[in-house]
Amino acid sequence: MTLQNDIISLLPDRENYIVGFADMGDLIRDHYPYRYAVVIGKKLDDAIIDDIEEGPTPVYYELYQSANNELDAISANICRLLERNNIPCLQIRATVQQTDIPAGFGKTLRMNFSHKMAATRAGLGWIGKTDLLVSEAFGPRIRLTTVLTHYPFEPCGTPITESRCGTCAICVEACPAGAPNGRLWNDATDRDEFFDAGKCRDACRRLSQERLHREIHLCGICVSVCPLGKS
Ligand code: B12
Repeated sequence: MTLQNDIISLLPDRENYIVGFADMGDLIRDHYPYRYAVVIGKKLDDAIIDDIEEGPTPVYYELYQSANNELDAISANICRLLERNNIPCLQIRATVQQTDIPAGFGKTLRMNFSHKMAATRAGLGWIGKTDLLVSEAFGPRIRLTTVLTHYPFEPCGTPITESRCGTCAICVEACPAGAPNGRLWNDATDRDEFFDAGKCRDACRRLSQERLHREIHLCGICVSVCPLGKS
């Protein structure tokens, strides 16, 4: 566990961050020559998330940027630690990198790597009705980054394979895009069976234009209304 402990010690604190170690098996083999993942989640500020009632606010945009920067610095530090130990690894940043965007992304809205998949395999949470990772620790109020590697970490949690949202439909009713259809996720359910990502993207774009005057895709209403993680 020493290397795992060294990785954990790179987190700024244990109150606002979660870390998981996942065995991805064959799940990412088509795109990455790695089997293991370290996934980090940073808790987002409650006051800022609570304030997202009608859509993204300027402070939410600032939080989005600062959380991405902090997470990217942490995953870069984890890579440096692994590389010092001669362990090959790959940083998957919190934000989309232009160079990583696969062909057809504009239509599919699917990257080659899903932070949320690494998180469910690490036992950190499940996928909610609006396709968010709902973490045990902070609900959906987190952003994620991941490091992929060959190093056979000992999994710290048991993979979570189905939703624990039950009959709650608060995010379904609050979604301004009408993107979710209310169906519960399990690990054999494709996103498109319960969530229309195109509708979500269009609403995120519109709300960001109207409220932030920026060409980005922020919303956050589903993150804000989830009763899990609300203090
Ligand atoms: C493309 C993208 C979008 C697109 C499409 C969203 C979508 N749901 O697919 C658009 C622009 C619409 C979008 C919007 C937003 N996004 Co976005 N987005 C991404 C991105 C870059 C890729 C997601 C992707 O490839 N999706 C494809 C589908 C198929 O995969 P998926 O979404 O991960 O979900 C499936 C898998 O996880 C799978 N799965 C999970 N576990 C397992 C286990 C097994 C064994 C199997 C087989 C499958 C499986 O189940 C899910 C359903 O099929 C990720 C970052 C990343 N690289 O992961 C961020 C990410 C998903 N976005 C995020 C956020 C916060 C948002 C927004 C709230 C914007 C904002 N900040 O205000 C909105 C709302 C999103 C929502 N409700 O889903 C966060 C989510 C954090 C969380 N708590 O879940 C991420 C992880 C970014 C981050 N670094 O934290 N986003």
